[in-house]
Amino acid sequence: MHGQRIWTNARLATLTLGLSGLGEIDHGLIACDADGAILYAGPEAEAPTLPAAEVIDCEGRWITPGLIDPHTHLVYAGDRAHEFELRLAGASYEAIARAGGGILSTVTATRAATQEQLTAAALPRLDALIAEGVTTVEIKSGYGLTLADELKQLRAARALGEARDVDVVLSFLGAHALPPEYVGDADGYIASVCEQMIPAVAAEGLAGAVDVFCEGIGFTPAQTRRVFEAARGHGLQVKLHAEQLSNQNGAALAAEFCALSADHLEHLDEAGVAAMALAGTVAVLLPGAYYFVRETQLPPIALLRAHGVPIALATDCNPGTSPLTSLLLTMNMGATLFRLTVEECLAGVTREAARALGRLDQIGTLEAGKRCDLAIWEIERPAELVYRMGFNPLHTRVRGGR
Ligand code: DI6
Ligand code: FE
Repeated sequence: MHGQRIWTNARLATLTLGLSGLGEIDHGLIACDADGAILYAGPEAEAPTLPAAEVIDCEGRWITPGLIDPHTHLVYAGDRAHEFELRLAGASYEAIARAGGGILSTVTATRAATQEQLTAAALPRLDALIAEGVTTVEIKSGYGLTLADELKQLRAARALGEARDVDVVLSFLGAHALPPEYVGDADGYIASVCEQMIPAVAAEGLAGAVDVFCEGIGFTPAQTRRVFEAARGHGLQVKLHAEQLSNQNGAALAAEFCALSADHLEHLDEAGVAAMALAGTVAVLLPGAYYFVRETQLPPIALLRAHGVPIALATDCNPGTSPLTSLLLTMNMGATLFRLTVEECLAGVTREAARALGRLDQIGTLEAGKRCDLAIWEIERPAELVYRMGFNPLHTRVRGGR
């Protein structure tokens, strides 16, 4: 194997599991092979001799793993700025949803758009993430709510990964809201999710995981269970929008199915935390949504820590509750609003985000054998990435060694 590229004179935050803190290395070196995998990441003094095609002097800059956003609804048409104004005038998110606005207004716009239009509309949002060093992004469907429109949305998301040098991880969220065609027949819609949509999504390899909005204004735990059973029957993993607005015991249900993650979790109780810990289900916290809907119930951070539940952070980028396209600001909110530490925030958008996507074996830390996805920063200390608001110190983004 030939070392193809070497980054020298760098300070590394490897995020390696088991190392203390961020796995910091003062005089670090990263070497990557011709296939874009990390050959070595560690102290310069201990690096093996590598025949390198190219040596890059980092001049003391910091290198972290490329950032990972493990929960977004990036692909949609239209916007909801008018609803924001209604909420400023006193309407609640739930009241707007119950009046036919909310998710359904985005569904109408998304159905009217072509696949190409959806990809084009999402590109500026994706580019904003990429500009901050994001190398992997999860994208959900859930604004089509018919077989054809859900497939269109997932294909539009997949096309984003071809339009840009970024890894797109797809999740099917057909059970996001009840479409107008099924009002009064939620079970009928769930049947179509389970019997038509999931088989079609699986057949086309359009998603690796299935998600559900388990909530008073979404779907019940019993309906969620049916969707999870269908997912399992087709070899797809599961994850859940759980305990966002109320406690439905969704996280425990997700854990029962060995879910990759349970997300939001403001109303999670200790039984749910314990179930997640046992199953290894990651808590994906979404401080942007917490902030934007002016939630006051904090996720149970102390319990998550006490039970050893891994914590990831994501933008939840969506037009209704989190029109956020910055993982750096997400980290700041995680620290400011949730009192997460700098280490937790940085691990939350790298190692733990990778775990939440079931990809910790491939990405999320700087370790030999993983893909060489790097973010190189013009900073003096890693805390700056969490501390600042609205400032982007990215120097270079590297994906697969390039
Ligand atoms: N929870 C959320 O915060 C988003 N979806 C969900 O299940 C909101 C989506 C939207 O309002 O468009
Ligand atoms: Fe979400």
